[in-house]
Amino acid sequence: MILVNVLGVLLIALIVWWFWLYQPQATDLGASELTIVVENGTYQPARIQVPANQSVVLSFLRKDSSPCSETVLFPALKLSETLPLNKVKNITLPAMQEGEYDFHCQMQMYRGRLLVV
Ligand SMILES: [Cu+2]
Repeated sequence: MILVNVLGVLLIALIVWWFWLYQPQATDLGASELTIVVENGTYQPARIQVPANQSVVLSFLRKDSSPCSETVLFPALKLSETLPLNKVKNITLPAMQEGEYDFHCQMQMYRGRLLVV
C-alpha cells in the first residue's frame, strides 16, 4: 500500500517535471538546416532561439501520426498551421518583439517555446 502511494507520488512528480519544469537547451534557429521534428509527444528541439524584429521561417517535420500532432498553434501570433505527415512544412512567422512565445498542439501535449532575442 505504501509502495503504491510512493509510486503515485513519483509519477506525479515526473509529470510535473516533464510538463512544467523541464527546460531543454535552446537551439539557435541559425543552426544549419534546423528542422523541428514532431515525434513521440515532443517537438525536437522544443526551445528555439530566433532573432527579434524580423520574419523567420520554421521548418516542421511531423513523424507522429496521432491526429493531435497535426496542428501547431502559436497563440500569441494568432497562428494555426496544419502539419502533413512525413513531409517538411515551412511556417513563416511575422517579425516578433523580444520575449518568449509558446507553441503547442491543440491539447498542449506537444509544447515548444520560441526565445526571441
Ligand atoms: Cu496534442
